[in-house]
Amino acid sequence: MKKLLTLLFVSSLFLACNDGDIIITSFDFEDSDLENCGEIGNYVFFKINNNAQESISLKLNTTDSLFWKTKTNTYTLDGTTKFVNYRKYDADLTSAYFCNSVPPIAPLVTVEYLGTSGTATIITTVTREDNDGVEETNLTLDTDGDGIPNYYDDDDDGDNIPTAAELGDDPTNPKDTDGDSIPDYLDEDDDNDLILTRNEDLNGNLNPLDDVTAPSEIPNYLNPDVTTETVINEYRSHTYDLSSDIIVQVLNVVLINSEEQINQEVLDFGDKTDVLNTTVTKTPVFQ
Ligand SMILES: [Ca+2]
Ligand SMILES: [Ca+2]
Ligand SMILES: [Ca+2]
Ligand SMILES: [Ca+2]
Repeated sequence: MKKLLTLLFVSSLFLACNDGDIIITSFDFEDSDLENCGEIGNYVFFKINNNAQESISLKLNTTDSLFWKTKTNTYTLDGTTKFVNYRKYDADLTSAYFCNSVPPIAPLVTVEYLGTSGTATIITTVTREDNDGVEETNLTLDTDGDGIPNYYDDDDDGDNIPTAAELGDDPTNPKDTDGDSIPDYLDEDDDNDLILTRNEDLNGNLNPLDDVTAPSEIPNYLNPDVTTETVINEYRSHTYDLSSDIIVQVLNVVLINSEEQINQEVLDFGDKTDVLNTTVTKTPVFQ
């Protein structure tokens, strides 16, 4: 169906006239990558086909944050803050054409259609990963109640020891120091001496790993013979990787120039992976 629509669109453009000249264009963006620029308030999504020196672009002036949450956002094109452009140029262009803050003087636009009606949809899928060695399938489970679900919480039990440091050598059989059947990475009192691991932090640096009482060589939080308590009502800083992928579609757009209008039922901008790829650092609020 998509191919058919594209073909119909190709033929209609082929017949379009501008000052008597036949416009020859492929309107072939299937092999072009979806690219994007801008941020909140000023998003641009575009595809460039330099084989025909043409581009299709979607401008979205919205205060919505489009890339940080898994969500589908749909907008009605209005021709001023949200619109589609199809353009042909007199030379090749690069993404700088859309991404530079100052519009470039070249190449020149030779043909332009403006899409002022229809709907644009941005489908965003966000992936978060704490790389802590635990495969978590329950996406809502939040053992320590700090607002960060286990699947991207790098300290699942909130005891200020990173999960990766509590698993032991075999993540499929995680370490359980006190043998209470709760693995250390989910146990807030790892040595069962009734002092929370988080509070076995003598120097209060949010790292109970470095608090050792001689002659023992193991940290106090794993040593049931040491029960010194330092109340710590604070979480350490957490980090996780965040990436997001998008799919961009425009439906029922009407492309207009001074000579004619073209109805396009589906304008598929395609998809882009890693529109965001970053590491997030966050300190959960202790409650
Ligand atoms: Ca959590
Ligand atoms: Ca922990
Ligand atoms: Ca345990
Ligand atoms: Ca303890």
